[in-house]
Order: sequence, then structure tokens, then C-alpha cells
Amino acid sequence: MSLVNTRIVNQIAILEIDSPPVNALSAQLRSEMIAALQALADQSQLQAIVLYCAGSTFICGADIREFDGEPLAPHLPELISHLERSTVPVIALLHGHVLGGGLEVAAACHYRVALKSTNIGLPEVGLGVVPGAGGCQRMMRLVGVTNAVKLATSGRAVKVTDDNYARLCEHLIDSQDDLLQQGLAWVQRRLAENSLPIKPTSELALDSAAQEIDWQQFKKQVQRSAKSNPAPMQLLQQLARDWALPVAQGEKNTRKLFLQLRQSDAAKALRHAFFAEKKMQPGRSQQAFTVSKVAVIGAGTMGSAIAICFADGGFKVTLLEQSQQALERGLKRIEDEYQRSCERGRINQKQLQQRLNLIQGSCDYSSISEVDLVIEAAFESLEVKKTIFKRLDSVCKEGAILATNTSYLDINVIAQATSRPESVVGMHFFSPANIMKLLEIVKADKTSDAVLEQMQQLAKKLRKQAVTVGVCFGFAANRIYTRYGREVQQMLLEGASIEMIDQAMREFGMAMGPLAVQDLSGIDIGHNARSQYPHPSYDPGYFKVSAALVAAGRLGRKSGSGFYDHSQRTACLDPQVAQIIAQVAQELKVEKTEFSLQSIAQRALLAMISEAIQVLEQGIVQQKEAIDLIWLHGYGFPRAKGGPMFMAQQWGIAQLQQQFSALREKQGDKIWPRLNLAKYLE
Ligand code: T1G
Repeated sequence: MSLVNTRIVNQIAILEIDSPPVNALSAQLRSEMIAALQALADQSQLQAIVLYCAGSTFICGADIREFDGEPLAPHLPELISHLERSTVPVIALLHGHVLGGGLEVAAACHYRVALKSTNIGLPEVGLGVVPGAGGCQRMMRLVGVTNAVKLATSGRAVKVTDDNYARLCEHLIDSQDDLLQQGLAWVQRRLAENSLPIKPTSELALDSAAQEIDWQQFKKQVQRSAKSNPAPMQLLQQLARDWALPVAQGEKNTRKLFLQLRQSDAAKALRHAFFAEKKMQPGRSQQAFTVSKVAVIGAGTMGSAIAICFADGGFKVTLLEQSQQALERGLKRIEDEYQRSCERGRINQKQLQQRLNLIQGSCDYSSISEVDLVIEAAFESLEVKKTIFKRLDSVCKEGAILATNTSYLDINVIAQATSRPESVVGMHFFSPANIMKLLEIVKADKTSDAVLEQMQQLAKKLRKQAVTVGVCFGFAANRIYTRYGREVQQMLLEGASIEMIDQAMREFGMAMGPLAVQDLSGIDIGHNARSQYPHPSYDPGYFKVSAALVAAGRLGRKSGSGFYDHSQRTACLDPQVAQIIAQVAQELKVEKTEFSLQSIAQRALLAMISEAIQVLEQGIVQQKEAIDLIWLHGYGFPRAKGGPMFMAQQWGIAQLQQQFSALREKQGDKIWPRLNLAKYLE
């Protein structure tokens, strides 16, 4: 099937691309575009060529699926050259998402006309690569060096109407108008005025302001945002070196870097994350979305952040508390959070007020009788939740969905407290709920498919990464996170120091060390949740360090001390904790192990992988991609490492088997069970 159709109207050639779903620049598309341009080169009467895409978007970029293999001819620079060297003016009509290679194609055309709703961007660094077909060099000449460098090193898309980028397009069209019709009319007008000269982008001059670029400032910004992804910094260094070169030379240098990076581990991991997110996206829904009014029970840290989530998504929210005092504390917390977002420029004052107006407080259950969805975010106690759900069941209208934000508790037991178990579901948010993207949708035994469908659609509207999980202790995310925590504490007992463990995981790329996280969230939270379940008899050291710290009143930041001493502004080590750990290790007669930063990180990852495979084997999640998305979006796992299952794939079955059996030798097969690795890893 041809992807490019050419027709000529009034001596203007319309080269229409139609390669669903997003007009990605596959080898076939590049080849057909070049053939179409070559065929047009012989048309002497031609006055212009208009490049236009059918469907929801202009070319969205290279076909990322080609990156795992060798580069396929014809290569994008060849197509770019045909466009730029055309003997008649080429005008790109832009809509949707003009990204990566798509923007490189548009920048190589002589003119651009766009719908005002169009987004433009160079997201390549987010895939661990860099623009490989002169996009940086041509954008420098079209929007200025600073703006081009910012666009390429941030990887973030901007609106085509953004003040810094509006000069990219010679003409902007209202979004509800017909792009092709209006675009052709503009071309015809300019031709009639004889004001459509050919101006190859690569021959345009660089702006004089480029001399004053503060490359050090750029470096600080990139260092802050790039985390463990090397591509942004490598691109910045490349551009700082050769921004002033002619396009051909600059493009050659950047393409060389692109070809190097596309096969890097980071690029493979980032591509894996991209496609895992696509695979986990819900299909087109057959069911109408019926949730509009929402209630949140509990105005504590989680409840108020969940209320913010919904207000951010445009939902009316009733925040219900037992006492006026608790309610006012929650509303104040929400207002403060919105003020902070405003100060950081994430929202403006008008948006702040709009969102605050969506959230109403109440202490009266009758005020939520007509809501479509309730999210309970009360104290993590089964009895408290059963009481609340019993009351919700009697107050809420028929068909209302009753969700709980519990992290660990058995939702089947909570559902039994109601007469509508088919409408009971888990919506497990991750703290801070208004920031972390992960949302675990917990399917209890009787949760209906219709309710799950509503949850999937709701997650999309809340811009959350949804993963549907089954009921077990900690569901999928906290169950694997608990296993990670257990291994960290075991390493403490075997002699690894607190600072070494946190340093090892930070250097691996986690946002924070696991023990610093414990102090932040409160050591007693996990301790109390675990105390509601029997202690595994086969694991004598199971969170014994946490138990000893809680017994000593060391709950973390909130009590002034935990794994660290928080009495000063900066957390510091406390010899008392090392004594507590040594005491517990001695009582348990734990054998000492020599650790390196690398071996600590590896052991932690092995624990995650082991538990993840058991979670898959027990059907708590259905796809292995779900495990990686849980860690990327719920716990700050470094995206440039892909996730625990991606890393397991990279290590390979043989190495994993060897590592697991060595640990099984020491700690037994209950803690390190034999696993069917071949079922989940190639
Ligand atoms: N290549 C291959 N497949 C792609 C793709 C791409 N670039 N973009 C999307 N898809 C698939 C996606 O997997 C899904 O497949 C379907 O299209 C619909 O996507 C040379 C080197 C454009 C904003 O990074 O950001 O150019 O699940 O659900 O919500 O220098 O797709 O249906 O089987 O996301 O409307 C740079 C990535 C590449 C853009 C549309 N470009 N794509 O969002 O649809 S590198 C990108 C997106 C490059 C040059 C460099 C989004 C979108 P399936 P979707 P959407």
C-alpha cells in the first residue's frame, strides 16, 4: 500500500503522506517520499510543493522500531537534502505532533504553515539518542541557537504558538479550520504576490545573540534534569563545540553521535520504557465514561493529594473528614500545595483558583450521596476501612464506585463490608499522589469489569500510568518494594553500612537511598502494616532492624531520628543506629559479608527481580512490562535502566540462575525460591 500520494492542483504539487497511526518515518515512507520528490523534479510547470499528512498528526518522528537494527537506507539526511535542494519552494503544512525527524523534515522545507494547536519538539534525548538529521542545526537558524539548544536538550515539546518558537512558521491557522484548504490558499496568495522565494534553511544566518550563550547555565540545567540518561549532556557538549559550524558539518557530527547512541544500553532501556507504556495503554473503550463527581474520604497527606489529582483533572471533589479541624488542615495543605505549584510556574493564579473552586470540604456523609466515585484514604486499619465502607454503602447512590487507597490491606475483606462488592476496587496512589504517575488499580475477587473499565479511563484523564493488579499483601508495587526493603535490611545485618547502601542505590540511579526513603515516609508505616500479618518463620531477620528502631522511638524524620539523625538541618549518621543493627545481627548470629557499592545494588535488584517473577507467576499482574512501569512511575527507578525486568533480560537467564542459587545456598529457598525464568525472559 502506497504511503505517499501526489496530486497537482493549479501547478502546486500536494505530496500527501498517509502512514497510520502517526506517520512515523519508516524506511518505506522515506523511500516513497524521495521517489515522489524525484518525480516532481522533472515537472517544469510546477510552482510549489506542499507537504501534508493525513490523520491525527504530521510526521511524529523516525520509526523507533527500526532502532534495534542496522540503519536502513534511504537514510533521513538523504530525504532532508532532497527537500532543501528542491528547485521549487516546499511548504510543510503542520498539525498534531511535529516531533524529532518530523520537525527535521519541516525545518528542511522552505516554509511552514501550521494549525495553532500544533506541538513541536525534539524528544530524541528522551529515547537516549539525539536528532540525527540536522534538526538542531536548522532549528538554530529558524528559532535562534538558545531556543534550539533548549528544545533539543530538554526533549520537551512546545506549542507552535510559544513566543520563543512562533517564528518557525510563516503562517498560523486557527485549529478548527481546514489546514490543507487554508494552507493551499496561503501558498497561492504568496505565489500570486511572487513572494515565495526558495530559501534553504541551511543557508540562513545564525542569530548574533548566539555569541552570548551561557553554556555553563545550560550545563547546570541539563545536569539537573538528565539524571542517569547520558544523551542530553552529550548533545549539549556536541552543540557547544560546533554550533557555529555550517549545517552540513554540524549535522554530520550530530548524526555520528546519533548512530553511536542508538545502540547504547540507555537508549535500549528508554525505547523499552516507551513501548512498555504504549503496550499498557488501555484500548479504545466501548463504555461511556460516567465519573464526574468525586469524593475523597480523609484529608490527610494522601487524601489531600488525591483531591489535588482530581481537581487537576477537572473533577468536582468533595473532601470529607470526621472533624472540622482535620478538614481545615487538609484544605490548608491543598492550598499550600497549589501556591507552591504557582510559585514554581507550573500553574498560574487563574488555574490555581479554578482548581481550588473544584474542591469542597464537608464533615457530613450525606453531602456525598450523589457522587459517582468515592476514594477512601483514611487510616490504614482494616477495621476503620470496613466501618467507612459500610457507611458509604448505605449513603452512596446505586452504581457509585467505592474505591480504597489502601497500600496493603485485603480489599476482598473491605468489599465484604458492603452490599455491592462488584463496585469495590482499589485505587492505590503513590506518595506524593499529585506528583507520582503510578496508579495501581486493584481488582478484588468481585470487582466488575465495568468498574475496571471506568478506572482505566479515569487513569488516562488523571494522566496516571495505570497498572491493574490482583489482591495480595502489598499488591504488586509494595509487595516487590517490601522484598527490596527486606534485602536492604538483610545487607545491614550482614555488615553493609547505612551510608553505603543509600549511596549504592543513588549511584545506581534511584531518586533516593532506600533508608533515607524509610526515614522520609516513616519507619512505623511499613512496620505497622507488616505487624498485621504473621512474621515469616523462615526469615528470622525479617525487618528486625525496623522493629528495633521503632521500639527505640526512632520513626524517621517525624520523630527526629530513624536510620539517620534528623536533629540538624541535614540528616547525619548516628552511631547509636549502628549499635542497634550490630546488636540485632549478633542476636541472630548473622554471617558477615564483604560488600561493594556494585554488589549492594546487584543484590537489591536480584531481590526485586525474584519477587517480580513470583508476582507474575501468581497472576498478580499479567504482563512483565507492568513490573517495569511500576518501578519507573512509582519508585523513581532510573528510566535509562528500563526497569527490573528489562535489566533481568539484559543480565540473561544463566547469570540470574547462578546469582539466585548462590543466594539460595546462604538464605534458603523460601527467601530465594527456584523460578521459572524462561517463562518471562528470552
Ligand atoms: N515510531 C514507531 N511507532 C510509534 C512512534 C514512533 N516514533 N510514535 C508512536 N508510535 C506508535 C505507538 O507505539 C502506538 O503503537 C501508536 O504509534 C500510537 O501512538 C531521526 C532519531 C506522536 C505524541 O519520540 O510521542 O525522530 O500501541 O498511542 O497518544 O532525528 O506517539 O498502537 O501499536 O502514543 O496520539 C522521535 C514518539 C523519534 C515521538 C502520538 N519521535 N511518539 O501520541 O498515540 S526519534 C518521538 C509520541 C527521531 C530523528 C530522531 C506519541 C505521539 P500501538 P500513541 P498518541
